[in-house]
Amino acid sequence: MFQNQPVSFSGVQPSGNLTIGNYLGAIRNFSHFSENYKCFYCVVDEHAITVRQVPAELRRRTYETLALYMACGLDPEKNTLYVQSQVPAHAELGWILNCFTMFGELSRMTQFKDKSAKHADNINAGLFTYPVLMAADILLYQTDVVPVGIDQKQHVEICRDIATRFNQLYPDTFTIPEPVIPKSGMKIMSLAEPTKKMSKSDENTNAVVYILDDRDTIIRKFKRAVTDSGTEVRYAEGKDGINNLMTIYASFTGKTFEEIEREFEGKGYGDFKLAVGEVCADALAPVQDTFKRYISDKAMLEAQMKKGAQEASYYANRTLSKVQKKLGFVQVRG
Ligand code: AQP
Repeated sequence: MFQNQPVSFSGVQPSGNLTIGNYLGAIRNFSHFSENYKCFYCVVDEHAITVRQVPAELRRRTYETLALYMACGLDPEKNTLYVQSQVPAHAELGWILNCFTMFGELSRMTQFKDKSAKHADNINAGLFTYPVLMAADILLYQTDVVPVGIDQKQHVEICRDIATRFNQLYPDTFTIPEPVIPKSGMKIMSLAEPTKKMSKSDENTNAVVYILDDRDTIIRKFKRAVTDSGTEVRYAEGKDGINNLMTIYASFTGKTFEEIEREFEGKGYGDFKLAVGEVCADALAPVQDTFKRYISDKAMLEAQMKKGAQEASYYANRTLSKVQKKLGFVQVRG
C-alpha cells in the first residue's frame, strides 16, 4: 500500500494517566519505526469506553496522550498521529470482523477475564469484543508490525487468526501482522504488588509511576516500592519486587542484569531504589518539559488531530472499501 514500505501501527487508551509501563513497553518503541516504516499511532478512545469514563477526563486525556506521543519523539511529519473515534472506518470494520470472530476464541482472552473480574458491575459486550476492534485498528492499515507490551500479545495473535480466516474466505484482503515486543520493559509490574501489571487505572497511585509525575514523587514512589526481606540486588526467581526494579533500571539505562548486580554489589536495597528513581526521573524530565509546551497549545493539537485523521482515513477507507466489495456490499459512487 505504501510503495513497498512496511507499516507499523499501535495505540494507547486514554483511560488514565500514562505510566512508565506504557512508556517502556510501548510508546518509547514506536519511534524506532519512524524512519523505515509508514507509521500510524492512534489514541484509542473507543477502546477506553469499554470501562466507564468521566467525559471531561476522557477529553483531557485524549489531548494529553497525543501531546505525550509528540513529547516522546513522534514527529507528526513522519508518523500519522490521530484519534480513533475521528476515523469512523475503525468502528465499521470492527462490526464486520465481529462476524468473523468466534465467541469461544474471545472467551479465552485473559484481558477480558481480568477486566471483567475488576469491573464485575459492568461486563459489557464492548469489553468482550475489544480484541475485534483492535484487530480492525491494525488490519485497516495493512500493518506489518505492532509494537506492544507483552500483555497485548494475545490480542495481536487473535487479530492474526481473524485476518487469516478472512483471507481464506476472501483471498489477499489483509496483511498478517507480527507483534514486536521490547526485550527489556515488556511488562513493568506494580510497585505495590509486583506480581500484578502496572496499570494506569490502578486505584493505588503509589503502585504506579506516571510519565508526568514530578521528580520528588517518582523518587518517593520508588523508595516505597515493595521488596522482599533480603538485601542483595540480585535477579532471582520469586524476588518479584527487586526483579521489577531491576527491569525498570535496565530499561532506562540499557544495562544488563549482571552489570546492575556488579554496580550494586555491597550496597543495599535503599541505595538501589534511590538509583532507580533517579534514572527514571532523569529520563522523563525532557519528555515532561516538551509535553508542557505541547499541551498548552490546544489549537496546534487540534490541527494535528485533524491532519492525522485525514491521513489515516485515506488509507483506512481504501481497506474498508476493499472489504465491503469482497463481502458483496453495494457501493455507489459520487
Ligand atoms: N505495565 C506495562 N508494562 C509494559 N507495557 C505495558 N503496556 C501497558 N501496561 C504495561 C503497554 O502499553 C500499551 C498501551 O496499553 P493500553 O492503553 O492499550 O492498555 P493496557 O495494556 O490495558 O494498559 P493499562 O495501562 O493497563 O491500561 P488500563 O489500566 O486502562 O487497562 C500496550 O502496548 C501495552 O502492552
